[in-house]
Amino acid sequence: MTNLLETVTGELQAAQFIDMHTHLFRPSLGTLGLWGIDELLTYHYLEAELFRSSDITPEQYWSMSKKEQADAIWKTLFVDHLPVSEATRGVVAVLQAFGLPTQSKNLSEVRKFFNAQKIESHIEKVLQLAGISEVVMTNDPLDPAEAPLWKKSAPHKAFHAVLRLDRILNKWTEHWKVLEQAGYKVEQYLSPKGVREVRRFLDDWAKRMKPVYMAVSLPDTFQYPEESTRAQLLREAVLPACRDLGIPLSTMIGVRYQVNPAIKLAGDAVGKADLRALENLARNFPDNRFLVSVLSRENQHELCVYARKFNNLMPFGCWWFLNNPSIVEEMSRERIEMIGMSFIPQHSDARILEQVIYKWRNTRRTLAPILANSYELLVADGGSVSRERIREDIQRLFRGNFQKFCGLQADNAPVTLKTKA
Ligand code: RAT
Ligand code: ZN
Repeated sequence: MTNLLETVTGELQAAQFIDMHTHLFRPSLGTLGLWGIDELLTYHYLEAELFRSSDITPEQYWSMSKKEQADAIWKTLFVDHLPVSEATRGVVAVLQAFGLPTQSKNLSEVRKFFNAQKIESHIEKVLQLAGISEVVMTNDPLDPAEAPLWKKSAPHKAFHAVLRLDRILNKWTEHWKVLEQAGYKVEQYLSPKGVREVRRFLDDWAKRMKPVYMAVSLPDTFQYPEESTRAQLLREAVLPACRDLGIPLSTMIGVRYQVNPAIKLAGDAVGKADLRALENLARNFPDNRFLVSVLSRENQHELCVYARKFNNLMPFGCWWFLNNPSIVEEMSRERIEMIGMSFIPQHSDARILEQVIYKWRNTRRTLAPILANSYELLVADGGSVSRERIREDIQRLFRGNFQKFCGLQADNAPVTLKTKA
C-alpha cells in the first residue's frame, strides 16, 4: 500500500462512528436538548476562557440574559482576540460547516440561520456532518428537570440512554429523600432492606430508559473498597444490577468538583486518582464490565496497564481537559502501543448538538496520522496492511468495541427475521 495516511484518512472519513458519551438529548426529552449559536457560545469550556480575557466578573455574567452572555463571549473571544483555543476554534468550525460568517462583528445572521431550523431535520443534518450514526445520552433519574419527561418520551433510533448515577452515588445524603418520595423504602443510613429498594429503583429506571450502560463520574479521591454509602451502593446495588442487566458501568474518575464555585459548571478541576480502586473493582467483580475514562493525564499510562491485566476494563475517550490535539495524540499512541486496537479512542462529550461536528472532525484529523504511523511501523517490521484491515480496525475502534462491550447487536450480526405467529 503506497500512501497509508491517505488510506487511513479516507477510511476515517467514510466510517460512521458511535458517539458513546454525550450530554445531548433526544427531541422527545423536550427543552433539555441544547442547540444553536447562543448555547454554543455559552458552553462552559468557553465561559472559563471568557473570565481570563475580559474584566466581566462571574456575578455580572450570571446576571445577563443568555443572548447577552453569548454576545459578550463572541466579542471577547472571537472579535477582540483570535479564537485559537480548541473550544473557540470549534465554534468557528461549526459556523464554517453551515456556510455562516466566522468573522462578523455581531451574531444576527448566525442567529437567523439557527432560528430557522426545525429540530428533527437539523439533528439529522448535524449527525451527517459529524459522521456519526448514533449518540449516547446522559440521563439522570434524579434530575428534577429530566425525570418527569421520561413518563412519555418516545424512543429515537439515533439516541441511546444511559442511567447516570452521580446524585445517588456521590450525594446520597442530599438525594435519598427523592427516592423515598417516589415510594422506595430507603433511609439515609442504608439497611439491607434499603439497599434492596435502591436496587428496585435502578431496575425500574432501567426498564423505563433501556440504558446501554450505567455511569458515574467520580472524584480524584475515589477509593474502593471503603466504609461509605457509595461503596455499599456500588457493591450491593449498582454492580449486581449491571451484571444482571448485562450492561457495563462507566466510571469517569478524577474530577475535583467545584474548586471555583463562582464560575459554576466551569468550576470543576482535575486531580490524579489512585487507580488501585479500579484494580480492586476489576478484580473483585469479574462478572462486571467497566468502561473507564480517567481525567488526569498522569493516570493514562496506569489505565493502559490495568487494561492489560483485566479484560473487563475498557478504556475510553480523551475526556474534558484531555480533549486537545497534543494530549489526544499522546494518549492514543500510548493506548495503541500498549493494548492494540482494544479500546474506544474518543467520545465527544458534546453538550450542545452542533459541537459533534467539530469534535469528531478534530478526532479524525488528530487520529489519522497516529493510526497511519502504527501501520507504517508494522510494515517496516515486515508485516502487511490492506485497506480492508484498516477499515476493520476503524470499525472496531469507533463502533465494534463499544457494541460488544455493551452487549449491543453488532453491525454485521445476522438480521433475525420475525416469525409469523
Ligand atoms: O466535559 C464536561 O462537559 C464536563 O462538564 C462533565 O459533564 C463530564 O463530561 C461528565 O460527564 O461528568
Ligand atoms: Zn460528560
